[in-house]
Amino acid sequence: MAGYGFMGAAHSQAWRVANAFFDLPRRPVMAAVAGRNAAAVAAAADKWGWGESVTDWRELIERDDIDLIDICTPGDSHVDIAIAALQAGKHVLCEKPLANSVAEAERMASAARAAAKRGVFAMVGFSYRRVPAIGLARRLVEQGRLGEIRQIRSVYLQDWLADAASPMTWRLDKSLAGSGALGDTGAHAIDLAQHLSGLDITAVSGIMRTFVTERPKLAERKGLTGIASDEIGTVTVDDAALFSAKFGDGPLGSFETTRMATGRRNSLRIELSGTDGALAFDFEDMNVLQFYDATAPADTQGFQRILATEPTHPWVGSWWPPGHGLGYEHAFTHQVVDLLTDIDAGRQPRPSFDEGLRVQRVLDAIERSSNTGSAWTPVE
Ligand code: SOE
Repeated sequence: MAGYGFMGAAHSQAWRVANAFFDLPRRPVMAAVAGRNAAAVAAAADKWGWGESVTDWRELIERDDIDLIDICTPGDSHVDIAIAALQAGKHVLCEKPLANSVAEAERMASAARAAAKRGVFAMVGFSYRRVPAIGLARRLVEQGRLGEIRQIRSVYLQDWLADAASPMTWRLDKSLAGSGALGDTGAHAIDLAQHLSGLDITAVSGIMRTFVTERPKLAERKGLTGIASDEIGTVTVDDAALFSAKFGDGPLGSFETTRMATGRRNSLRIELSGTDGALAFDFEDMNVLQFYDATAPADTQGFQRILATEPTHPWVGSWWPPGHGLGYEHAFTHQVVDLLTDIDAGRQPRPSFDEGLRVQRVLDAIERSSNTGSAWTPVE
């Protein structure tokens, strides 16, 4: 694994636990973790159970005993690590968004296509796809229970930057993160909308805003919140982004993503409205899927609150009895379970780098639209 911040912790937990709860065709061995700060990465390795730590990700690529590289670093290094790993014959799991630009994402997707021909696979970590309620939602859409989907609406709301005194982090630096709320959380909403509907966004009209343009620099890097110093840093990414979307001649979409939604900690909501039914999900109540069956008798119609904790629901059978809910980290475990299962079967894991590239093109079109007075902009 490269990187050991918030996502490093989530992925380490997944690699550790997957063996214990799922019957895997291949058993992951947590060989080594890479990070630039020797003491900090050694402490992370010790805490999470990695065999050793190194200070340069290139050391991981050179080793014969490493078959897969898990990329949990900020977006600016994804392209170099992923391409080097794939060319060295190592499978790759890469955090989202795939890259910091369409050009980088194109290079990564092209390397992934070439590697797949050799049985070496790449996957991008849109983890929310693997929340059981979302897996169930996808199944209901595939079964045609929504009929023709007419509208998709999604908001991804966080509030960790609502306080203007919250310090700078790499996530507020365009050269490291690519964009702000748009690529960080908006990318999840875009991926989920495309994944659940099975349709691609083809044009967007967007607006982006940075409400707080200067913030105190961190005295010490400690993840999302830390100790502020007297030095001031400039925010070079968006705090919020809103956009409308067309899915070809199909549904219309409306989206909002923000780090300024006071009181909303991590509310990823998505709703699909179809001719025969509708679905609604909110990550703040992540074990629940709301389903409305428009074909049911009129006198009993209404949104059903489905507790997605039955053994028949995706991934749930390997965990607890019905009603014993799952949490944020389980989606990461399901991600590595599916990745290893697909690698073993010689099958392309989803979402592929091509799907990551598709999201990157949507992000890019929103940014271009926002820079041109919200003009409708095709997704290239
Ligand atoms: C921060 O906004 C963040 O950690 C995202 O980067 C993750 O993708 C999301 O799952 C939670 O919020």
